[in-house]
Amino acid sequence: MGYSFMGAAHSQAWRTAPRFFDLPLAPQLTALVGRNDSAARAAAAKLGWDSVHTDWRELIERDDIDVVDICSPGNTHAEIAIAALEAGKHVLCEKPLANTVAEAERMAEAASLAAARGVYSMCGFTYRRTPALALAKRMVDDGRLGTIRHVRAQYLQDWLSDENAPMTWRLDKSKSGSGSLGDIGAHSIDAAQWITGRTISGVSAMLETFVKERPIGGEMVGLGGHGAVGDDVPRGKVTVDDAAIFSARFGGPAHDGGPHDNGAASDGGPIGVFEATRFALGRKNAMRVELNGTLGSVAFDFEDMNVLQYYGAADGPDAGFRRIMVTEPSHPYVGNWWPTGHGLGYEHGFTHQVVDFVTAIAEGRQPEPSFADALQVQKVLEAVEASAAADSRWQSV
Ligand code: SOE
Repeated sequence: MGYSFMGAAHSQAWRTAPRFFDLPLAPQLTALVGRNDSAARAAAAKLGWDSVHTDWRELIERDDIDVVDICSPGNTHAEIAIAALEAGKHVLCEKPLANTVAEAERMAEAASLAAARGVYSMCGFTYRRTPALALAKRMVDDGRLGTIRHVRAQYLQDWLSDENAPMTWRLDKSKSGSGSLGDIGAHSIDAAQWITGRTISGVSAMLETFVKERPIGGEMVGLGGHGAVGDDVPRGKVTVDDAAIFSARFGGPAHDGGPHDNGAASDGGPIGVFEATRFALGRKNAMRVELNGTLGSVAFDFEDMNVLQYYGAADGPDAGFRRIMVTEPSHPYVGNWWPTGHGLGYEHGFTHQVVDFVTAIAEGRQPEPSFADALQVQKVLEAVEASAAADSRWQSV
């Protein structure tokens, strides 16, 4: 469902996954949904889908559809995902899961009922499937970093730096839910919670919208582009944040329901600093995570995505940080691709996502991140907005 940037990335993943991985089930690209019939037909022909619908309800009615993959804007997620799950279709849904916690709660509830019937769902926090980040997670799980003290997460892009870049649905709160916060900050939140195995229990936040109005129309180039300039050019109101910054405490292990919010007090969990912006001129897709533990540190930057930097205290101070080329067959996902050292790209995360999703479905178990995991991220997003609206006052999650 959807066929622009994310739809194309997902389409490629569905096609590629069985070519490089031994999948227990064979995906078929049965139908693509898009509201504009001719554009959807052109996209289906290019991306390799067998048929086209302009109404997602028709898809849900089809008996030959087992999986619905939602790549449309956030305001459509809840209705489609819940209907699909109720119709017995497995659902992969792009992030953020929804536009509000209330929607995400309904989705998580529907997901839990469906899972009891063997119908599964997963949210597309794709960076979990980047080998270097998956390696960071493995190292934390293996205790190589000791107790994690600091999480430093930035997601920096620059496609809105031009104040005449055109309006898009991503800048309209009724469609996207929030701006840089939900679009890219959500990835950082998910990655941080996933790698540390702990949930964020409270935040203090600041949001900023630098450019309040943007030209309607204009030429899109990638995510941004150039709108017309001049006083008579119609402009639309930007209703989301351009940048989000927040500090956070992490509470108990994920899903234990245990020690939550503490404000100034600490239960020994890490503290975190998060930044998400589309105004970091020169930073194109710098999704960065650094963790400092009692035994070592790791640092990742998507702009150098085949590398994980690692510092081990036991190696002595002279050793410094070293660059682990995450291109060995022993590294997560890598063995199915190219020979040592040849590296992967953005699209591979989507392929790995399909592999993990399909494998979990075939094995009859819940794929991760579940809608419940994504609901937790949604709660953090909402707490960030609440804190920012209250002059950065501490907000429990
Ligand atoms: C736009 O900021 C975007 O495409 C996000 O929506 C994606 O989730 C991220 O992977 C790349 O940037």
